[in-house]
Amino acid sequence: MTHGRILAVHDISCVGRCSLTVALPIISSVGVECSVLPTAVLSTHTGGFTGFTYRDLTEDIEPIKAHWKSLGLTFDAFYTGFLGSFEQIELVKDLVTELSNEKTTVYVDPVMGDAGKLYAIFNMDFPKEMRKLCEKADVLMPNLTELCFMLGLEYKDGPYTKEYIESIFKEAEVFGSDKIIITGVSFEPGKVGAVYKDYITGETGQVMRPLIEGYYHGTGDVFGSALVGALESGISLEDSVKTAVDFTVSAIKRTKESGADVKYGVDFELCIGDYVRRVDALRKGLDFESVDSDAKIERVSDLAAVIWPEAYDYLDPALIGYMVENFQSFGPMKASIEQGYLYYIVRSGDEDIGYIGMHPEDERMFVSKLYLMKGYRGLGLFGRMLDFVKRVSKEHGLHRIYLTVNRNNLHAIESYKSSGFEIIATVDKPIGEGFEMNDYVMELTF
Ligand code: PXL
Repeated sequence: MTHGRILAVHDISCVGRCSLTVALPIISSVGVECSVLPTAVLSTHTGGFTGFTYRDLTEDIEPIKAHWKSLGLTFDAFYTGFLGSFEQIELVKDLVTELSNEKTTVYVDPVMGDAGKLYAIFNMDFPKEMRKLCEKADVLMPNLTELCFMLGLEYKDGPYTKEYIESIFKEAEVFGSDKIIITGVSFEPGKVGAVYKDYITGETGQVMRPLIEGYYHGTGDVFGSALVGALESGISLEDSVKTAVDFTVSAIKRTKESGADVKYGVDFELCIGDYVRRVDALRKGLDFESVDSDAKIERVSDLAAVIWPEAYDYLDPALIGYMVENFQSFGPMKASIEQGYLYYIVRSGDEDIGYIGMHPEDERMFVSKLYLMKGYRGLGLFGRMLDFVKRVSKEHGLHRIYLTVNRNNLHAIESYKSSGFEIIATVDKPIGEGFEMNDYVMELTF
């Protein structure tokens, strides 16, 4: 897919990661050309710093627009964020109208407040004006505070009920947006995330993650930019919201762990690599190639030789060597296929990135292998592999799958649990030469 040209319309706060200093690197990282229209230049952003300078660039908007028009320029997407005045909102509305083409997507983040309050520089008339720009949005991404202010609803602190959020989505129909993504939503204490609705397809969903205490500046812009980058890369709404939430959460975690001063914004820079890999992998999609020849068995054993030492770095290397040799090399794998095991190579584009092994039993599917190369883990691909396993199971008339997982593999156990697996047994099994497997048996019914 060829990306179009996007125009990011935000202020530039020279210090303190937010608005354009966030939008540009994140959107560009996934190969989307990001042009900018700075609406103001500030020495720092306005949250947490005092004495900042503010040069309003409202007067420049018209001449810049006129020049672009003279060049015959249009933009395939607009991403608007922090706007400092009523006049700017009006000018940006005109800009969007005049520089759009027939396939332009308008993303609006109506930046004006958080946690039930408007930012200090905005008065109570601002939400009404911003609402007019929101009515031009194809994709609207407010937080709940901003949405309540624009809809004239009283803001309540969470956790919220599903019915309450549904009623908010219903009220928000007035904007006429195709998609609305609301950030800062919580359904239970200790968890927070985003909810979304596609008003054309009716699809709704939520992406919740454990709450990290504290206030982190610029996270709305980090989320919005990651979302715009993913959606503009052709990723589905659900995957884009997940990708943007995880990107934001990992940037917040890094900031918290480093102990950095939060007013400088979140450490998103080193999270960009994972974001790019995730968008790329989601864009390409996964293919599953049935292992039905000696050449393909060789490919799986090549994958195993790389993946096992990476995946089991907490085990004795001698045990890993023993396992690969005895279970994942050409001979044993060929024998297990002859006994009815099904193997699949997982592919992203033209690369082999993992493999799946499973065995249909009378009542359940035993999933013996579900592996991805290290660089592809944590990118949301595991769910796709699980969907594939479920599909093959259903083809065999099976609606239950089970697997074994090492009891020290806490990350895998958590991720199976979040996919609906339950621990049903504990097994300690000698596997020869004095080695022992210490596993949980986990099962999923679907
Ligand atoms: O999107 C957050 C933001 C952007 N720009 C400026 C800000 C803030 C939040 O405080 O002050 C100038």
